[in-house]
Amino acid sequence: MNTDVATAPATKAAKLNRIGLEISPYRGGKTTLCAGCGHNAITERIIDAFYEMGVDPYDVAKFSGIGCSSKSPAYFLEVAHGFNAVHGRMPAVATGAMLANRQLLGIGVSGDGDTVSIGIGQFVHMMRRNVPMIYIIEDNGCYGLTKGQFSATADLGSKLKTGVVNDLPPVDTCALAIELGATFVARSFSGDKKQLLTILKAAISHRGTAMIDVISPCVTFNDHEGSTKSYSYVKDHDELLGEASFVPFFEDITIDYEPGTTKEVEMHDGSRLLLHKLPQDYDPSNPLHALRLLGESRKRGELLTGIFYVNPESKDFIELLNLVDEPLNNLPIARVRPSRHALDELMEELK
Ligand SMILES: Cc1ncc(C[n+]2csc(CCOP(=O)(O)OP(=O)(O)O)c2C)c(N)n1
Ligand code: SF4
Repeated sequence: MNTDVATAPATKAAKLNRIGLEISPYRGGKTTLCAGCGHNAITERIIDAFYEMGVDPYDVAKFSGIGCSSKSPAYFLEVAHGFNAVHGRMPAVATGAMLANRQLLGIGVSGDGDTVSIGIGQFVHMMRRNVPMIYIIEDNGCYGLTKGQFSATADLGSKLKTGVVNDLPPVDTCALAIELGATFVARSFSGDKKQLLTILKAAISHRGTAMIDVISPCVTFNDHEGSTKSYSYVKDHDELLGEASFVPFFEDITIDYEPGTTKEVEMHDGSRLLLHKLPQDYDPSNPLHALRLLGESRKRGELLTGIFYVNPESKDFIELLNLVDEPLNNLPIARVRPSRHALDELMEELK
């Protein structure tokens, strides 16, 4: 008898998600970012969210620009499609890709420099078009890749390691996105595992632009005394806008809550987003409420996190353009080229 076989410990079966996949295809290459960088924690949450939601990684398209943050898509969903665009130009590339193949689930990862400094012009048009994809800003208030200069989200009065003080006001990416027409707008902190995971899962279920600003400390250049994007500053100033829980469409769970204290939002795919303990009369579908709250909390010096605005009813860019159901990249030439007869008719009209 082969005693080795008889006594060998049984290998633990890998846990499978609802589409029968292990977690490994949701992972990517080994990170080359600094140990402790907030961006790495966001990557971990993205892996968990896509795995737990059972999204097929082959159906995902990842986009980014330039920066430490923009390197992150290499570290998750290795088998997904990916495009690393020029600095600040990811929204144009992503918009084109999402229009060409509407069956893809898009996720863009950018930095505050890539989005709000060089890329603000492109960001604005992605938000106003409500392009259906997730857009994450990994926000550390500086240009990590080029050694920590202030970005346009750096707070007034915050200090660089060298002692230089920022004398410009920051752009509030969430207020801007709401103002422009994004239909799911949230802010989180890379160190808040539970909140970030819930927000990402809800964003996966949303149809429209889901803009998530995640405060993500740069341990190498912006984690010192005087920075307002350091781990300790964020922990001291984080104010939650209520709490969020998420019930995916494939789970039949009832959550008990006191009537009047929770707002329930039905997402596009039938999942349910539950927002508990919001301020009285706060309506997450009202952009004006969200803008007022963001302005007030900023004045108080708080860093408000949570889901500020969600509107699953609005038409996304693909619906607005009235595109056919099939992905455009699959249409045969006969469907996209006008017939000789149609062209002749057009020429006649122009005579
Ligand atoms: C056109 C152009 N201008 C400037 C640069 C230099 N550059 C590279 S990354 C970067 C900023 C990155 O900051 P951010 O997007 O906040 O990402 P982080 O590295 O902080 O994650 C800059 C200015 C560049 N690569 N291309
Ligand atoms: S330099 Fe900053 S942003 Fe870049 S990897 Fe290191 S800690 Fe992260």
